[in-house]
Amino acid sequence: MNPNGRIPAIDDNGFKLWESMAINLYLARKHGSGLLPKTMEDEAQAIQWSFWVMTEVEKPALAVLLHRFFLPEDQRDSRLADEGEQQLQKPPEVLDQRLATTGYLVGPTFTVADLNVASVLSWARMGGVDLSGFPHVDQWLAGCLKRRTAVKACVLPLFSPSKCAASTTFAVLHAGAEVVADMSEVRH
Ligand SMILES: N[C@@H](CCC(=O)N[C@@H](CS)C(=O)NCC(=O)O)C(=O)O
Repeated sequence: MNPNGRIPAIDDNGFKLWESMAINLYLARKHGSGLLPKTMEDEAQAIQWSFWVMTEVEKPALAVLLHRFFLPEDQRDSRLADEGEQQLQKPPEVLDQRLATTGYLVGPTFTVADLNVASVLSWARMGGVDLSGFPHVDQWLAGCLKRRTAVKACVLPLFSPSKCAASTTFAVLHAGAEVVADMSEVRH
């Protein structure tokens, strides 16, 4: 379904879409459930934060997680994990400043912007990156991960595809739908 051989990807009655942030923004718009910001400007900011987390956080966070925990021990490279951690010093500062105002990324409530950014940043925390120097980020991330749908997604088996594609799993559950995952097209 995804020509890149990666997850997540969805097939919504024949409409196929890949890239987790795009999927989540689509699900938020389609199913509402309070996830989509109300104004065009706020929606643009949700897109901004989603692009931001993909460009500033995803790669180093994934490097930390893979090379500290997920890869078999003989394939781990501690230098890549440390480099990833180093690159994750600045982004939480930017996030902390934003969260200091309302406690959420866009407007006064939890939206798809928080879902997208928290799900990617959670990999960094899982990988042992210390976020305690950023009190607003620390508190906000803990709150996001305690939400009912996040808890539901987190109890899925550790190496299941829906656990790997955590942010989309959060969005699907939030939309009130079931997660049906198929790992067969993922390359490795
Ligand atoms: N930017 C993509 C990243 C997708 C991605 O890297 N997914 C990983 C799992 S977290 C994957 O499918 N890896 C399998 C592979 O690379 O072969 C997105 O957010 O959807």
